[in-house]
Amino acid sequence: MGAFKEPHGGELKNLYLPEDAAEQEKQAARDYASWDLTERQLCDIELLLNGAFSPLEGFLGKDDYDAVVDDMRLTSGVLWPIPITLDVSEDFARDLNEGDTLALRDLEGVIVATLEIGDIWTPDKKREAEGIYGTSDQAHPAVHYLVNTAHPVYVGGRLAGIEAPTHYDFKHLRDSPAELRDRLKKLGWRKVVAFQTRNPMHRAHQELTLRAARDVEANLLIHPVVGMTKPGDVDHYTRVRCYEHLLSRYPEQTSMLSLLPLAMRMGGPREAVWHAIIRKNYGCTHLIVGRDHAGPGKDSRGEDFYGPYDAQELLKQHEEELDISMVPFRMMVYAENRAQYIPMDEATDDDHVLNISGTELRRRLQEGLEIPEWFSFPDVVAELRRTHPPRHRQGFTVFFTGLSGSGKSTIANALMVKLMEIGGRQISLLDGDIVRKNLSSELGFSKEHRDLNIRRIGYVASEITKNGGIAICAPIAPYTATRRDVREAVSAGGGFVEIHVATPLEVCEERDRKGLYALAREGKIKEFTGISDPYEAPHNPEMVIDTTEITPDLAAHRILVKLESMGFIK
Ligand code: PPS
Repeated sequence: MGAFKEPHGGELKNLYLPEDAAEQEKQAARDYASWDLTERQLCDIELLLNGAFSPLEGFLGKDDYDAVVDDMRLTSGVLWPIPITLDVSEDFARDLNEGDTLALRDLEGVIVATLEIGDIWTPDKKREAEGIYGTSDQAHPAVHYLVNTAHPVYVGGRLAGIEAPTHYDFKHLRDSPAELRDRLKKLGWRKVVAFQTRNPMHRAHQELTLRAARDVEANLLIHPVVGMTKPGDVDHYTRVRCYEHLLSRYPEQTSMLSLLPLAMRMGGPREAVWHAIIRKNYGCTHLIVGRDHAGPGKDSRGEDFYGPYDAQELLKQHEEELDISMVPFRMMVYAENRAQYIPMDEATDDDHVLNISGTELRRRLQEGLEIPEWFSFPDVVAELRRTHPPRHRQGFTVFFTGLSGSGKSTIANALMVKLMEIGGRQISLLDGDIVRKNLSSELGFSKEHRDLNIRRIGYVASEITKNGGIAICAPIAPYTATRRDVREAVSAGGGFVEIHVATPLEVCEERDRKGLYALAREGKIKEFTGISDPYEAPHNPEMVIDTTEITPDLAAHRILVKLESMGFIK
């Protein structure tokens, strides 16, 4: 028993070819069709190849996929909750045949593995979303990814590993399951409780992990996810530096830190089962599971996707079969009168209990306010402050969207001038017309081209924002899903302020500054937004402006006030 426990399915897989065979396969792969793995696929393949996803031996074939979606099991009967699939474009799939071998490459074109194609099929994504995540609501990050980012065709088959995906960062903290098992064995750690996290850890986390380890008399593995987490999370570089500071505060020889390059799906209950399987493969005997484990946030009606204890319950149901124990996580609070952390459910009326929520912490970081020592260690807070300066020192993007002639460009220009008057910041204007001249001159106005255009704008804006500048964008940007992707990309590195210039179509058409509406009505311009092409209005923009009612000057002034109230300018 203990750390030398059986992996899931009985055998720890290692899908890498021996050195000589790998070299031969690499040569042979020059003649294979070649697929460049996406960021998600790179995470998945790393954990397939090193056995973290044992007993899988490749990307799921159709029968296994169906069984996972419907019954949470592989066709062999082994429990498996999340489909690990290789999604490719229709164009690419057209020339593939079952029995062919594919070369799979990383973002720089380096070959990672080859795949012997077993199945090629077009999945029913709605069925997948409902089966796995219990919803087809795109407010769920995994459903959004499945519908908008994942390609339409799946290719299943066995993998032959050639070279592990490269990581240049934190090499000393990256272990394959076999390596971690070796370390545990060497240390004689037979009982190991894993702590899964995608957030920075503070004193409460330290208390709860220490207690969990003490309760089950086990050693502790801090096993944070450094692959893909929830959009908007603190980047893993910052987090890992925080974990390293924290680790030095644990009693000697009790705890270890190792990084997990997993692409999370935020799949709640099924994801909790998946996390347990992965930790079992890494040699752990216990997993700490909290309230709303791997929760995806709120649905589009503002309600929780899953109940707070659904994940714990699903894992509990399968605990015995999985042979890894769940340690339910108790919410810890600081009792000021006792000068110590206690489980919230042990607090009495006499206790003066303190807590700082994630939202409150972000607010304090954004506004440069005090973060008390009872809450976190000073070196952890200093790390967070380095990468999260107060809002007025962060970059941000003001993203206007609205019909042609709604007044976007005029307001954007006025706003730029007003910001320049305030001074001290670098500003770039990415107006629709300017972008189409410089960045997107070859594009037309089909949905595909418009999306490409907006993604380019989003990319440039996210780079500007990340580096502390201000980007002002003013395209039509008619599609909700694309705007959402831009918001995600930009928000990762600073602020995103969406402004819907909601001047009604009749007004835009009557103004017809460029004479385009008349041409569109005559059918001389095709696919014209509002006339012969759709415009999906934003649901929750930071601001709505109708230029029928106010001048561009006043509109720009209102935006400035909004930016001030949001803390972006001081
Ligand atoms: S999009 O949908 O965001 O990619 O559009 P965008 O890059 O902002 O370009 C819009 C400007 O191009 C002119 N134009 C058209 N607009 C909409 N539909 C069609 N078919 C079209 N053809 C040309 C128009 O002048 C838009 O400029 P604005 O500043 O919005 O009036």
